[in-house]
Formats: sequence, C-alpha cells, structure tokens
Amino acid sequence: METLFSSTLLFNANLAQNDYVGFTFFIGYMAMFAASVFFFFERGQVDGKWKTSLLISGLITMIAAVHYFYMRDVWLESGTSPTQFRYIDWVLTVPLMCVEFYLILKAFGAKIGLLWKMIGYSMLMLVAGYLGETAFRSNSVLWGIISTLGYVGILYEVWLGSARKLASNSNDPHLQKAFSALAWFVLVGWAIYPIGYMAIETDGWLRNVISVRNMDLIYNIGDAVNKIGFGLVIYGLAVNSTAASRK
Ligand SMILES: *C/C=C(C)/C=C/C=C(C)/C=C/C1=C(C)CCCC1(C)C
Repeated sequence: METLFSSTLLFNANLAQNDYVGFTFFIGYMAMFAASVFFFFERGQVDGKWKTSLLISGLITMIAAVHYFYMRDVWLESGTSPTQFRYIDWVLTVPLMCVEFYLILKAFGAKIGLLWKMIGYSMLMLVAGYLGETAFRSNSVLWGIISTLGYVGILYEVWLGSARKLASNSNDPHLQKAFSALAWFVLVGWAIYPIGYMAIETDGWLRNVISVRNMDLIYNIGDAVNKIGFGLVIYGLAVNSTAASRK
C-alpha cells in the first residue's frame, strides 16, 4: 500500500479541486458513454430504415468516449492539450456526421458524391487545423483560414447547396425539421471550435481574451453539444417518423 500511494503516477493522476477543464474531460467521457448506450438500445424501437442512422449516432459518441478516456489521462498527467487524440477522434467522427446527413437524405435522392464531397471538406478542415495546432503553430492563422475553407464548404452544402435542396424538395415535414436542426448545429455548434483554436498563444486572434488552457474547455463543450445533440436530433426524427408510419 505504502508504495502504491507514493507512486508518482497516482499523485499526478489526481484531479485537482479547481481543475475545471479536467472536470469537463470526465463529464465528457461519461456523457458520451451514456449517450452511446442510449442510442444502441433505442435502435430496437424504431423502424428498420432508421436503424443504421441510430447505429451511427451511437458509434459517434462511442468513438468519442474512447478518446476521452485517453484524453483525460493526458490532461491529468501533463496539463497539456491532448491534440493528437483530439484530432484522431474528429477525423473519425466528423465524416460519420456527414454520413448521417447522407443517410437521412438518401430516400430523397442524395447521391454518394454528396457524401464524398462533404467528407473531402471535413478532411481539409481537420488536416489544416491539426497542422496549425502542431507543426506550423507559429502560422496558426494561415492554417486556420485554410481550415475554415473546408468548414465553409460544409456550410455551403448544408445551407445552400445540394443537401439543402434535397431536404427542401422532400415532402416530409419530420425530415425537414430535423435537417434544419442539424444545419443549425453545423452553423452554431461547430463555430465553437474555431473560437477555441483562436486561443493559440503565438498568434491566435483571441489569445489575449481566452487563455490557451481554456481551448480544451471550449473543445470539450463543443464535442458534448455537437455529438450528443446531433445524435438526439436523429433519434427524434427516427421516433417521429416511426410513430407516423405506425398510425
Ligand atoms: C465531434 C467533433 C466535431 C463536430 C468537430 C468539429 C470541428 C470543427 C468544426 C473544427 C473547425 C476548425 C476551424 C473551422 C478552423 C480552425 C481549426 C479547426 C479545426 C478548429
């Protein structure tokens, strides 16, 4: 026992009383975990055509839960941003969110090309963001702008481009409501991330307003809102549409 308690690992792995960023890593982990269980179980309650969508919702939160499990440790042991785990998570979950758009629009004529286009924009956004946070941190503004081009591409598809047109032309009010909610998540919920990025201490535009420590706080809040919120919108659509078809 003596040796166990004096081990540096245990001391370093202690969550300090005032480590609010650390709290959000733990809350984020548990919330993502619980959301996954919820989506996987609720999958049984909806019509067959919705089951893949709910599965993807659960996979998104599950992939995030596993990464949060590791990110908590990095934060506790080093007090620094777990940037690599963060971006590995995003590179898997953001494309899956594009898949969610594709799946709900498929019945109304979405082509696979729309999915690839959105995944391409996501990759540009995330690879440029990663380079700006790591290898080219002293040029983070430039890489942030390149990344934003990818983000704008996704916004265009969802607000003005073919995805929006397919949703508007569908004759399904449940789909239109859900699509519009998801589009707001992309516009407002996803805009949380560039705000966190601007806390980079070398040249971030908000570096004097937000300390770089709070970058993780902002990313953690963004993840919980967007991943669980996105999944709940899909869940609501599946439940409403199932109820309507069973009337
Ligand atoms: C579940 C994870 C999600 C929805 C992550 C979304 C991430 C973004 C929308 C990140 C966007 C960025 C910019 C638009 C510019 C600065 C760099 C990024 C990568 C933070």
